[in-house]
Amino acid sequence: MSHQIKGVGKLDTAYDGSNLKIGIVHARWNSTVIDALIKGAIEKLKSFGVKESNIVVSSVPGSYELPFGTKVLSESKEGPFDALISIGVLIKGETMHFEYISESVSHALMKLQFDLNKPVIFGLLTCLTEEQALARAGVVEGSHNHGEDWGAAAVEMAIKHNANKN
Ligand code: RBF
Repeated sequence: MSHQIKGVGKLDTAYDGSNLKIGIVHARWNSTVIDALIKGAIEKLKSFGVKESNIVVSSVPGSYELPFGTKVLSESKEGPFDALISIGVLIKGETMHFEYISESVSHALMKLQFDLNKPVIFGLLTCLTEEQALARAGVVEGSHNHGEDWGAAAVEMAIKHNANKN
């Protein structure tokens, strides 16, 4: 018996991403996981027809820098973007850093999309162990790469938002 409960589910429309420009901002901490997530996101974007030349990737030191780094890319000459994806991997350590960073970054990314008035996709893994992170980036054999979901979410939200503007 195989039930799928988690995940974005089936799309109700075959979205055409060929005219979209997408910005990806990623942290550099935990780079093995980050690299796999970025790859998954880009592959999914391309599967919707997003052109490689319309995908701009930029990095920030750590996840704490994601909200501001995403705002900076969004407002840069590289844009305008139809959607942005912020990718980071937080792994719990012995101190309270994890709690403070995950909480503040989540809130700031949620707020950012309303400030920018464009979709900001939440690509932040908040894991208790390195194994959990690897198993959410398709690195562990047979595991799902959540970066793919973020690519699909960016296309869907960009198209829904653009439809409202016209
Ligand atoms: N950044 C991450 O993206 N993932 C982490 O797991 C992570 N852990 C951190 C743990 C500690 C103790 C510190 C001081 C920073 C950590 N950072 C992490 C970096 C953080 O997001 C940010 O780049 C720095 O605090 C500089 O603002």
